[in-house]
Amino acid sequence: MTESITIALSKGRILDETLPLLKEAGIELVDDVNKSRKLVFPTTDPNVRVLILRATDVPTYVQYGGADLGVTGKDVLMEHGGEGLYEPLDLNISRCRLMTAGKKDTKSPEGRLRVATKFVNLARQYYAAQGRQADIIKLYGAMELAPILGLADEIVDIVDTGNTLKANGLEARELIEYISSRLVVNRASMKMKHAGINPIIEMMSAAVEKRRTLE
Ligand code: PRT
Ligand code: MG
Repeated sequence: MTESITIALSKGRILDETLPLLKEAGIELVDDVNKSRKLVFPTTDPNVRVLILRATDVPTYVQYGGADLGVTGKDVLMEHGGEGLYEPLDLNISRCRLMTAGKKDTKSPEGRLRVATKFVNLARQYYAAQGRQADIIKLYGAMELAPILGLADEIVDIVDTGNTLKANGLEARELIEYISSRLVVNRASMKMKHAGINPIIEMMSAAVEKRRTLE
């Protein structure tokens, strides 16, 4: 008996880089995701379906078994905490850095800091590990505004080229973590659906390796 497998993908920039990797693992979406309002997609493998979710919901779906496998950024995984998940594969896509940033040519103040971010858990852990007192302010977007408007001394955010920081009069301070997207697997599924899941992990891993050698 072949069991059906559900894969949760993050919409947005990660999706564009995930679909070619899945294709190399023999899994192709039947519809064009960008032209469809569907949330559940059949694939060329009759035993595999794909969910397209907000990146931040992917670890939650996989944790509770709503999906067996998922693809999401390491930043999102760290913020979630990773309970109930295996992380067998670094897909080496959507690479960026998680950093602290503040106003250009301004030092991080001594003593208690105010930090604006959407990564509240991650930020709390980071400043605690540095032995710094920090009040964390949760924002859902446009973090770059916070230091300029005096809402916060620093932000914790994703940096790629640094252009967004620069355009807003900010500069990066400390590197917290190098980020890339990861394949995650529900712990129970890993045991129960081993026969279906293992070949997917292996084929995706081969696709990632092939790209590494071409880099
Ligand atoms: O809308 P939402 O809050 O979900 O996020 P989003 O629209 O910023 O990004 P989305 O959903 O398409 O993808 C988010 C995931 O992609 C993250 O969790 C990371 O793992 C990964 N990723 C890779 C990035 C970037 N690169 C990136 N550059 N996510 C966000 N950015 C944003 C960043 O937030 C900042 O606004 O791009 C800006 C910085 O880019 P530079 O090049 O100007 O430095
Ligand atoms: Mg987005």
